[in-house]
Amino acid sequence: MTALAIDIGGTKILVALVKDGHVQDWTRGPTDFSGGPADWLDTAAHLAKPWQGQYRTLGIAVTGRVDRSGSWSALNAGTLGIPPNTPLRDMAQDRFPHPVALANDAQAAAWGEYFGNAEADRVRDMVFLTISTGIGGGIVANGRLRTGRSGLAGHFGQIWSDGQPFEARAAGRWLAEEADRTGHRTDAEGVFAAAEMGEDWAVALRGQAVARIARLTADIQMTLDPDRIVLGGGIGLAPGFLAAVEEAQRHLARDLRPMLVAARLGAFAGVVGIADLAERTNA
Ligand code: BMX
Repeated sequence: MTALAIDIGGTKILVALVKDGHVQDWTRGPTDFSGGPADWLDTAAHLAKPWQGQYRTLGIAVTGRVDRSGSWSALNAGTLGIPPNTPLRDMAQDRFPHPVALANDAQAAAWGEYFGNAEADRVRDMVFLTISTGIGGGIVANGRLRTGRSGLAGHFGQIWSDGQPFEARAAGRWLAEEADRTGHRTDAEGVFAAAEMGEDWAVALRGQAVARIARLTADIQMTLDPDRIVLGGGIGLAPGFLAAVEEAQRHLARDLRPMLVAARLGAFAGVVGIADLAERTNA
């Protein structure tokens, strides 16, 4: 079966035609930060126009929380200013006359990384953690994606430690702001590149991000004890990052240490995951 899959993130909107877990075609456009949900959905509908008639189901993954009724809200409006209780399901149906599955972007990505990958390795419990501009996540327990009572499950970036959410002190926006504070105008990628060159300020910043993600993943292990924790996002997949987190966890007893694995689908995890959820929902 072929599904149209849409992933609305804080900076880009990815639209893909997905068949049996494989991306057949894709395109993307920017998320207009000053716009609103109607603009973002219009952009997605416009991008998908050339594929009209080629799909039977629709999946939409979004940054922010989606509850069971299909209502969409921001947890961190700094990522994207989604008005509280935006009627995402109704707005999607106004534009697409197809059955629709909805999920948070990182929950969808967790499912994308799970089915056909972790599932094939006989993994039953898996956590996905994306570390990019913000920090998002998803939980697969006993082979099923858990979204929770109101769509919150897996929002690890919103867990607090030392007086602030992890997202505010380990993700891309924080790295860029801290770099700026020490007189280096760059983004997270620039911080990592400078750290690779051995520049002290960048090595120190990378070290802080690594220590916090080591703490967060150890806490996730303690809470859910998954078979593996999959790291994704630009920071999660930055060269050397995963190995550095593992190094920071060497002091933990072996059975308390998370099994960390790099994400395999990269930027496509969300669309692959939501397409499969759409097909399962409408099978
Ligand atoms: C935020 C939160 C999560 C999202 C995560 C990663 C909002 C708008 N978003 O923690 O729902 O999964 O960011 O989002 O509250 P991304 O856009 O960086 O992929």
